[in-house]
Amino acid sequence: MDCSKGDIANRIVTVGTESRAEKIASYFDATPAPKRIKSGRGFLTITGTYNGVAVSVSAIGMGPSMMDFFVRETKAVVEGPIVACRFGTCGGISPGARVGSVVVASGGSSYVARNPDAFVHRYQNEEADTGPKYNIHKVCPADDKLSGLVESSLRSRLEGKYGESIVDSGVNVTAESFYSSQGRIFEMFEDDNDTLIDEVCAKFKEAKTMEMETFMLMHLAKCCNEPFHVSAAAIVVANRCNNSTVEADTLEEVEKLGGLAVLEAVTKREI
Ligand code: R1P
Ligand code: URA
Repeated sequence: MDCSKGDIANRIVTVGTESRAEKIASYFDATPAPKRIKSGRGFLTITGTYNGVAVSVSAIGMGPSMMDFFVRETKAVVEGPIVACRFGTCGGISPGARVGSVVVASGGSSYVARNPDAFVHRYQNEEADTGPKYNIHKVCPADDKLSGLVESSLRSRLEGKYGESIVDSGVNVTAESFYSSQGRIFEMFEDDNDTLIDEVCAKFKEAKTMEMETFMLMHLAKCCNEPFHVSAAAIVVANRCNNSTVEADTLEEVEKLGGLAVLEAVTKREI
């Protein structure tokens, strides 16, 4: 992340894209002037204040490895407790997770990872592992206080304009990849993933969203030896049950207003 001590606040909103980070940072106070650090490995960290409270927004790119860099390199330069919320996009994996809505991972996050040994027959002269093709891991919980603040802040910013169904909460499922571990079918590859989403939903009745970072944030926060309070919310950009996708202008508006709501929540969580 190319950050040193003093470059990252102990309250952080983490996002995937630089454009989402810039939208959120546009709400920062004009003074002190926000500081921007762009790393050669795709991280952008903007630090300033919101209503006088020190806060950062970090764009980290995609996937669990980038979240691992974010969590560990942030902790390396931030002293004391940390409050962090991811504000991402996701696929909806329950019929009710409608596109354009924002789902808070109040119920925590599971993790799905491909089991390469189940495909070993493709490159070794041996039988494939007969175990599951994909390992579906136990749910890691979110911080209840932060999840509650994120949900109420999203409701007050978005419900007036879009109605009550714009905000929901549930269990998130983080996949280690966008394609096979999210049940996307590619004829040109052996993936054996056509029942994966059904298996995930059968295991976790409250599973509503699927993306690529939240579990790693929650899991590493729980494994940190100092207080690290985290939660996540994600805009549903595609519903995997009915193949609907969000309109570009809705996404733009929900990113802006939802981003403001998450920023407010992160700056309000007691620390
Ligand atoms: C995939 O398109 C990416 O979008 C989601 C996934 O978690 C993954 O990173 O989140 P972001 O929009 O925050 O990147
Ligand atoms: N991000 C993901 O990881 N999956 C989706 O389906 C949409 C966004």
